[in-house]
Amino acid sequence: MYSIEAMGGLLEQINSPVDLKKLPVKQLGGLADEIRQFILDSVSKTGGHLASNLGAVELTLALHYVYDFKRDKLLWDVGHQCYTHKIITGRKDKFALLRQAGGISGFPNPAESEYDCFTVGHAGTSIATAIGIALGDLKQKKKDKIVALIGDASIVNGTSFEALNNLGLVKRQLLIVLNDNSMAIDATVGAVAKYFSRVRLSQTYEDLRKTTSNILEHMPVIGKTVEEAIERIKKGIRMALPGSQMFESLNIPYFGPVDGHNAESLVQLFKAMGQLEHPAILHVYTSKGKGFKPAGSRPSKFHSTGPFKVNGDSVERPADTGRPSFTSVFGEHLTKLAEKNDKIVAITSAMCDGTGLMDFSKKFSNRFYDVGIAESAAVDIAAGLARSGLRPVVCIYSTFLQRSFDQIFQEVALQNLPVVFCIDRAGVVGSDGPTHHGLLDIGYMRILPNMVLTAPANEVEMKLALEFALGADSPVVIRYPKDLIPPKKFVRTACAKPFKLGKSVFVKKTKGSLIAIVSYGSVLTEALKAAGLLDKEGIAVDVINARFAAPIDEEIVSLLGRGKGIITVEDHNISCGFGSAVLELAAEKMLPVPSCEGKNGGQQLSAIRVLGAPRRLIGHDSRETQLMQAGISAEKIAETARGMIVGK
Ligand SMILES: Cc1ncc(C[n+]2csc(CCOP(=O)(O)OP(=O)(O)O)c2C)c(N)n1
Repeated sequence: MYSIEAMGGLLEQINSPVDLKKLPVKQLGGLADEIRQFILDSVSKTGGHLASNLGAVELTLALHYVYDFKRDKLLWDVGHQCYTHKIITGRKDKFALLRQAGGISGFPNPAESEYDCFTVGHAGTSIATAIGIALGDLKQKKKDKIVALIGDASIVNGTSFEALNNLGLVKRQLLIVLNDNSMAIDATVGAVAKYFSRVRLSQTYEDLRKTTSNILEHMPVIGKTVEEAIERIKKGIRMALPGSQMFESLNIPYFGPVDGHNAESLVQLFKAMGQLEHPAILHVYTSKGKGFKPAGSRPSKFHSTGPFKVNGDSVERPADTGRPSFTSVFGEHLTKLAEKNDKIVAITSAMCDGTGLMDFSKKFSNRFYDVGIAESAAVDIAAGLARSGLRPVVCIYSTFLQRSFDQIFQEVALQNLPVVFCIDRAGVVGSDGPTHHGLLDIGYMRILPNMVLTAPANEVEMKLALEFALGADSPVVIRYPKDLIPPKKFVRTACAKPFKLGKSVFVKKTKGSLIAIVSYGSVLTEALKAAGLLDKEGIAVDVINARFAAPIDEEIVSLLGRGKGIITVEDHNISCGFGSAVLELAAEKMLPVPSCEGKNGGQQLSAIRVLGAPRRLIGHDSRETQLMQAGISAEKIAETARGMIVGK
């Protein structure tokens, strides 16, 4: 990597795209080097998306050099590669707090800057939203330029293809820049990835250079049609396997592939392509992790990273706590169970490492399917696997599984197929922020027929829940957070009992208690802490680990009939989650509350309080702070209990 001192101090002069445009184009390469160093310095301190950002520097600079994205529109796909964009649009000084409280988000966010068009975080949205803007602008006779920047893994997403299928609606300029680094988080998979890789192998560096000059030579195409320009371009370049085939079969003018690290030629290309009065694709090759050896050689380890120390060409990461994550416990146990049961197969959507399936994928390569960023297809493939008699385990983050709601309903729940949904990153997720929180899955799962919902509270329960799910004859959801398993002092022997459908476990029974804290999932830890706080104040409470959100254990609501108050706790949106399910069951079974006069020394509570995340955005921060902010904490539980007693 470069040394910032040895550089020209160009970045210091850039506080807006207006400053950028003042630089001679020849200096963009030098500025790109400085920005890479800046990104590396920042991300090594704060953590963040590194490899994709190091690869997209020249592309971003050239786009801003040519267009004016205050007026023109730049649509990011996923948006994790937008750091250069943020740096040059007035947010350079905010990188010390990247993805942290009070700092900037790691994704585009219109609340931060007028240069950000949409809040994004999920893949496959850029082309469709660009089409919408283009159609709107056309109607309003706006002349702004529209650019969608999308990666080679995201363009194969179903939403992207549906959008490409509709690109013909657009009768004006709309440029799609395909940023091809032949990687998703891990290596890209699937037929389109193979096609892109064959095209890549057929191209020498000299071919890329020639293609660039050829495109420039035949553009702009004033007075000529795009088709004519493309024909002339094609004649001038050697294309052993034309990259254009796939897109041209959809009638989308295709240009490239070109070198995505040559800022000067990119500037010329963007100028020329901005003049096309027709949608077009520019295929650009970049290297993920460019300029930083550890990220370049192991891009998946630096896709999203925590803080680290750079030691020349290697890195030092902070020592771990010794406690495994829910994800790793899941991955290990699934692999173990799969050794004994050859019907177990695992499916993921471009998140092999993130969902803890790396070992499984190596050990059982013929029972592992990474289907790329295709969550809906993943679920339907799982439905097919289940129908054929296997035991599919679908491993997808809560936020991305939202994409598959219809498939979960129609092909799984309606057919009552035994698909296991292992929903990782359920709950608040920390620094990725609102686009990535998994706060809706209980809601969208518990309304489905046949669906069983469980949430393990700790390591033992993670294993037991998996064993239960793999033995069930219905679809089962297991949700768990982006977190380490709780320390041993919060693990109770009651949690070692095997899972029984719809049965909760008492983890703390206290004589004379007026309140039961009923927790769902890993928040049992907070429930136990709250019980400890209340104990000290002489307020006796029970603690119940619900284990299931569907079906709900009727025992829980029957407590109301015994004059007890209930506080439910979950790491999920309050309006449609576990607590809501308890309220619904209470309304059905217990209202009006049966008389319980005389119990608990004449006191009677028979009330329910529901604790969970509010229906508002929870900004990027540490997961711990987000839980506090959302009121999913021991303090909030204790405060609620006190209020119930006093309110009596
Ligand atoms: C719908 C959805 N599924 C999964 C993800 C997780 N994810 C974030 S970035 C990424 C890889 C994107 O690859 P690509 O589009 O090629 O961009 P690159 O990182 O290579 O620049 C994935 C799978 C997501 N953001 N959205």
